[in-house]
This record gives sequence, structure tokens and C-alpha cells, in this order.
Amino acid sequence: IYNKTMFQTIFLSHLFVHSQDFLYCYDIFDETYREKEGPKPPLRYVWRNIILMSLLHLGAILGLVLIPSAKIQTLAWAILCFLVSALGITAGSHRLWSHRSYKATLPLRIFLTIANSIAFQNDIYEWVRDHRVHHKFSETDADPHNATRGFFFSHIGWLLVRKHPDVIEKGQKLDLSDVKADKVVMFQRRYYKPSVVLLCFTLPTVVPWYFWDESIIISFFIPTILRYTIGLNATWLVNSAAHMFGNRPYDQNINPRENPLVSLGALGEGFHNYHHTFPYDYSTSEFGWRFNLTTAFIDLMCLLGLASDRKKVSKEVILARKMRTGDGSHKSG
Ligand code: ST9
Ligand code: ZN
Ligand code: ZN
Repeated sequence: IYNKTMFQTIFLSHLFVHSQDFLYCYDIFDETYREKEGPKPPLRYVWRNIILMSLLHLGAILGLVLIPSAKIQTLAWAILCFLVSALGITAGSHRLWSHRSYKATLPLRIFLTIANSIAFQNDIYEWVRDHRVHHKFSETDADPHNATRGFFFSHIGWLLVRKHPDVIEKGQKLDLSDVKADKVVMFQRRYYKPSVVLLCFTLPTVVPWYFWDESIIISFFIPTILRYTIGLNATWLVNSAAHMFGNRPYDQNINPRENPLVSLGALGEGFHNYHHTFPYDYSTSEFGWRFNLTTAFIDLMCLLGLASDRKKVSKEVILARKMRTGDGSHKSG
């Protein structure tokens, strides 16, 4: 049905609508980059991280064991902490600051920054820098969590070794002027360590202990350690599982995939074939609120006047792209 001219018309109008994104070009794949020839640099382990991550995961197992002894309020609090921290990543460092897929007012940016420190996934500036090189140089040496190096590396291994020099070399050429200009982001970067001690570790522990007399051990190991570890793994699954398992209805030439299970845990971030194809779409998916709490949250914020300018790819452009490069898995849709 779609001949070449029709496709070009639709695609060009799409380019025009989103011309701003193409001026930035910070999340569009760079086809010109070539990995350096010759042997890869040897792995340099960071033992401090290996030890701390192992201890964290052991602590999370203890948290799991303690669940039957916890008060119901404590479990509800842990879920709340998980959801708020997750929004700090999904609606915050991901969709707002990395991709600029919508605009947020100062009060919302302050909330998302607090939520982001609860999540403790590096400060927003560093997260955005690593995430923009991930999109621009996806699955090459310049991608911090290059999924062609296997499930373990893209999941957690990349945080346990020194970065490939190309990540830093390419990352230094990125345009980060927009995040540098955001005073809330720069404030978080300056006070990042104390903010994490207070918001990721102290606050989630103290609330159950102070307000409903939960034991301090349970307060520490469930809403803090277990909740933090689940948040990290849900995020890392986007880099590992959603780069390996699932359909590719939008672009079968790239590895990122549609993975509804990952979306469920990561509040809508598992529709990764769509997201790498249209990184500036605020919903990171074609299907609105389906498995996508983050989209519902951003829509609510718009309703309350705290957010605006959501960027959305039109149905026509999506369909044309599916016909051109998709794997046919959405044929009935
Ligand atoms: C964590 C982050 O877990 C997770 C991010 C995941 C991303 C997910 C993406 C998917 C999207 C969807 C979201 C789903 C969300 C779902 C939520 C559901 C709950 N460009 O890094 P260093 C330079 S963090 C340019 O030390 P090493 C720079 O000058 C977990 N330059 O490199 C830098 O200095 P500075 C907690 C760059 O020595 C200097 O190099 N955190 C770049 O190789 C040194 O940088 C940890 O565990 C760049 N890209 O060490 C800490 N990178 O920063 C883990 C670096 O001062 N990190 N430079 O400007 C580390 O310890 C280290 O980074 C390292 C590498 C050992 C991994
Ligand atoms: Zn990805
Ligand atoms: Zn992204």
C-alpha cells in the first residue's frame, strides 16, 4: 500500500515536526562510528564495586527472607519507595533529561530529582551522559553497556570494570549543554553523595521504624536494601533482556526488542525496539498506558499543569516505519 513517495512524504513531514530533535541529535544512532581495529583492551576489574554489589545482593536475599516477618505497612512503604524511585529514573533521568521528550516545570523537576536520588543510579548528569552514548553508539565499543558483550556484561558487568576508552572519548563529544543549564540537575550533582545517604538509605529505613515501630533490621533490609536491589535489576533488564529477547516490529536491523515483562517491572521501559527507533517519543511505546505507568504519570502531570510539550510519533509514521523496517510481528495491528 505504501509506495516510496508516500513513505518519503510522511517521513519528511515527520522530520520537519521533530526538527528540533535532529538539531540536537544526541540520541540518534551514529552510523559513521567504526570500532578501532586490533585486540580489545583487557578488562580492568573494580574490586570495590564487585564487593559492594555482592554484599548488596546478599542483603537483598536477607530482605526476601524477612518478608513474612514484616508489617503490612512496611511492605506498602517499600512498594511506594520503589515506585517513586523508579519514576525518578523513567520519567526523570530517562524520558525528561536524556531524551527531552517532554517539558517539566520547576516543582516537577525538584520532585523527580529527589526521586532520582532515592533510586541511586549515579547522578542525573552522569546517567544522561552514559545514556546518550548508549543510544548514539548502541552495541559498539562506545556503548557503556554494549549488549554484544553478553547478558552479564550489559546487565551488571559494565558497572564492575573500567569503561572502554571509546565510551569516554565519544561521551566527551556529546552535547550536554541542556543538562548543564538545569540548576536542579547541577545542584543534585554537587550534593549527590549526601543526597543518596539521606534519600536512598536513611529515609526509607527510618520511616517504618519511627512511625509504626517496625524493627530497624526489617526497615533496613526490605524498604531500603531489597527495594534498591530490585530497582537496579529492573533497570538493568532493559539493557540486558530487552536487548536480547522479544520481537522487533519497528526495526529488525537493530537488537533492542519489545519485552512486555521488562516493561511491567520497569514501568513501561521494556518497549525497547520502539524506543531505539523513536527515542524522542515521551511514551517510549506505541500503546499509551499499557504496561506503562510512567506514561500515565507524565499524562497526569500534564493534566495538573506541571508538564507540557509531550513529543509523540504519529500513527502514520509508525505504520510506515513498521512496513519499511519491521519484522512483521505486529501485522494484525
Ligand atoms: C546504575 C546505573 O545502576 C544504571 C543505568 C542504566 C541505564 C538504563 C538505560 C535503560 C533506559 C530505561 C530506563 C529504565 C528504568 C527502569 C526503572 C525501574 C525501577 N562520557 O565512570 P568513571 C569520564 S548505577 C564522557 O569513573 P571508569 C569523565 O571525565 C548503580 N566522559 O569511569 C569521568 O569523570 P566525571 C550505582 C565520561 O574509571 C571519568 O571519565 N552506582 C563518560 O572507567 C571517570 O568516569 C555504581 O555502582 C561518558 N559516558 O569507571 C557506580 N564516562 O564523572 C558505578 C566517564 O567526574 N560506576 N567519563 O566527569 C563506577 O564505579 C564507574 O563508573 C565504573 C567505570 C567503575 C563503572
Ligand atoms: Zn537500549
Ligand atoms: Zn533511552
